Amino acid sequence: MAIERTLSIIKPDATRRNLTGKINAKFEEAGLRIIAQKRIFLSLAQAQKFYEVHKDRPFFGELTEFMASEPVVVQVLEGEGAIAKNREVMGATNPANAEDGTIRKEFALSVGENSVHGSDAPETAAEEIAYFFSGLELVG
Ligand code: RTP
Ligand code: MG
Repeated sequence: MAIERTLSIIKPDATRRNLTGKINAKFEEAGLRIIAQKRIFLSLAQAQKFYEVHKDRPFFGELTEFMASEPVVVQVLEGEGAIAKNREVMGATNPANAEDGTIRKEFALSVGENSVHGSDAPETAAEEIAYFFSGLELVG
């Protein structure tokens, strides 16, 4: 399995509850290396651009307002099969369906306030990383 990079976002419900360290521990325990990380406060326009793929979904307004409601931590995770591994560590979108030990099972509040975002494929990972980070900020 190749070394990959994926974009992760620790969402406002988790930054608000001071869970950044506990969530980062989950990534590191799974063998994912945090090679870039910053805390930012997204504008509504930036959240809408990031989640453009969901613009016709009924939850788009709620999702983008939530993502722009409080600071988030954006990060790049690197490791073997990092994209799928991160999705595994995150757990199912709806925490009610997430496996024991996953971030969403332990920390998510609801399907909307579900603590983390992770890229879902190599193409989206590359786009999402470039949305937030320059090459110089990635320290592998
Ligand atoms: P993400 O993109 O944030 O990593 O989450 P995901 O792939 O597991 O889920 P996705 O289908 O891409 O949905 C993006 C985010 O939209 C919110 N959502 N709300 N109210 C709802 O039914 C609903 N469905 C999705 C969640 O915050 C989800 O993570
Ligand atoms: Mg998604």
